[in-house]
Amino acid sequence: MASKALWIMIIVAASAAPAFAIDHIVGDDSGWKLGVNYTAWAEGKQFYLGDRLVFKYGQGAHNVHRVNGTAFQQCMVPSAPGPLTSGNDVIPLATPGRKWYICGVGNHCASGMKLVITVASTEAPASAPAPTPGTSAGNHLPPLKSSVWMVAALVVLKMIPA
Ligand SMILES: *[C@@H]1O[C@H](CO)[C@@H](O)[C@H](O)[C@H]1NC(C)=O
Ligand SMILES: *[C@@H]1O[C@H](CO)[C@@H](O)[C@H](O)[C@H]1NC(C)=O
Ligand SMILES: [Cu+2]
Repeated sequence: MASKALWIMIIVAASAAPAFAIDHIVGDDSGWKLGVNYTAWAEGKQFYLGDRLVFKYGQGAHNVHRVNGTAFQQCMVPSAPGPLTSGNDVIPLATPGRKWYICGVGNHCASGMKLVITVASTEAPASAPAPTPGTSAGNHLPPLKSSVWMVAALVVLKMIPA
């Protein structure tokens, strides 16, 4: 019986807990600028459907072009569509797969202002691992929410006849 109850609890908790999308501040505190290794920044990070990328930079100093893999490798700045230029550009990760971004100002891309990520084919799992210390990316599942869902799972469990 105990193992059956445990399984019910696990299933209820897994299906009831919603995914928690997070914003990834590109470059963390450095933002989007020259002199940051964005390959290193992206390394080890998980990008899930529904998460968002946020490019922060001084308006006019940089911009953000979404490009294809070829343009990324060759730092080809597309003529259309135009780049994002707000300095606080929020890009929802709406489809899975590889995504490429470059700065179209001067030779910034060739100097390293380029980012490639791979978006997972699922939304964030409810129990995504906490980010490594020192990054500004938030936890996909705040601890408070975690305990709330656990209580909800237990309540539902009580309602199921043994
Ligand atoms: C950036 O970081 C990656 C991964 O850590 C590393 O392989 C690469 O050599 C670095 N690039 C530069 C220009 O330092
Ligand atoms: C990639 O993007 C470049 C620049 O916008 C464009 O000229 C090229 O046709 C694209 N290639 C593919 C395979 O879509
Ligand atoms: Cu730039």
